[in-house]
Amino acid sequence: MVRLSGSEARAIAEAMLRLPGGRDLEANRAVFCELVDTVTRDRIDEIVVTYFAAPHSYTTDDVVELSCHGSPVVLARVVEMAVARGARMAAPGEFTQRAFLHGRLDLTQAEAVRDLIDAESLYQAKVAARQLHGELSHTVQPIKRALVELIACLEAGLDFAEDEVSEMPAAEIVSALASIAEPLHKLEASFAFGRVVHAGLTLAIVGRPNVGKSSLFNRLVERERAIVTAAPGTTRDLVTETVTLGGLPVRLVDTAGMRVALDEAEAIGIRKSMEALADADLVLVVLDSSAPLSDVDRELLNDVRERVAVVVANKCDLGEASAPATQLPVVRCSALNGDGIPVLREEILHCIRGGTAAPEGALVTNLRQQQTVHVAVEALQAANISVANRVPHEMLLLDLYTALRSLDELTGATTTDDILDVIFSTFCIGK
Ligand SMILES: Nc1nc2c(ncn2[C@@H]2O[C@H](COP(=O)(O)OP(=O)(O)O)[C@@H](O)[C@H]2O)c(=O)[nH]1
Ligand SMILES: [Mg+2]
Repeated sequence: MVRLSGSEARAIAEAMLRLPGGRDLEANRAVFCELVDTVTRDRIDEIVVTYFAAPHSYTTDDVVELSCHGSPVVLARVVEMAVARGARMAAPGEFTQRAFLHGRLDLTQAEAVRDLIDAESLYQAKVAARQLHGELSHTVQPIKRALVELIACLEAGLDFAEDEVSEMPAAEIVSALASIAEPLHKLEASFAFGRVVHAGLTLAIVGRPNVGKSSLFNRLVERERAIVTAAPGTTRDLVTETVTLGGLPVRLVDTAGMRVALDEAEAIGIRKSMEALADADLVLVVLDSSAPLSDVDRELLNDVRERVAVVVANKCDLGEASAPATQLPVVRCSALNGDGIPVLREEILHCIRGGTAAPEGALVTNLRQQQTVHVAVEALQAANISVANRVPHEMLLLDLYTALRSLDELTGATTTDDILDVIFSTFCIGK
């Protein structure tokens, strides 16, 4: 699809269209028509054109969308002809940026458009769609209103100090501050889960060589992705694959077996395994349950005892020679015949949910949003201390204005151009 937005969009498009019956484009109507070369007048495609008249369009400008069959040469020619008539190429995210600048979307909604496009799981899409609908902004609105009311009361106390208006009592200010801060705390806390929804999780599969890490990895990604051999030390590079578990993207990392390396490549592989283990949100420690526990096994179990981890007693089809002594959940399975794999999946899901329960209501899903909420929370805390210390209300108001400004930044009511540039540059072109 080629999408044009702006006051000239319609004229530029019509020059390359042959509409049925020589008619004009009609707002909110899709028409089937011929696409003609503006120079040769040859027909080069048959397309569907949709025209959205300002202000009822995505950008609030006139928008024309040309849906072609998809030949890259035809699409390139359409763009070329449009540019020849005065159009210019859109910057990444520029359509959404215009929608934002014209007040059609706020900033959290614009970010939701990007998240929706980038969604790798339906659950991510659902969360983004909720934010696109304004869930986060709607949650912030009443908080902002309460803050503005408090500011107004304090300002009135200052302005009319000589008149009848009395200063707001400290207890009342404290209770107003608490009711404003409480939902903000909740929002800030939602980032623990929002971050995971947005960025997914990493799960590292670690263990001694030959315990069946790659076999297990293949089981979890449901295809033969990593090489499996009977020879120890086969996997040297990290092999990664993303799967969806509980609606969240989980990046599985198969690693080189932990042992004293036999050559340089293996040594590098083992170092990378250590890094993957350190970086992972979740760890699967794989043991060969048919063999006695080795020192490496014990060391690994000790290393991850404070982590979110699951111990996999693999090769259970060969009988059980070792039962690991650990506080971590242990799942017996066989990567060879598939026994216990569904239980393992459940256990991984349990870890994901346990560490990061989905909170009720709006989610803060990126660092920018989290930081604006955090600044507001801190400013409210400072205001609380000021009240306790009987600091003059002029000073107290400074903190409240800081909080208000930060909430305005969250929704983009006040945001500097450079921040906007950063946000919209993460979009793809045409969105
Ligand atoms: N009997 C049995 N053999 C397994 C099992 N899982 C893996 N293996 C075998 O153990 C060997 C090493 O497996 P691999 O996945 O490459 O182990 P890695 O070195 O930890 O990645 C291969 O011959 C596998 O077929 C299992 O559950 N039972
Ligand atoms: Mg391997």
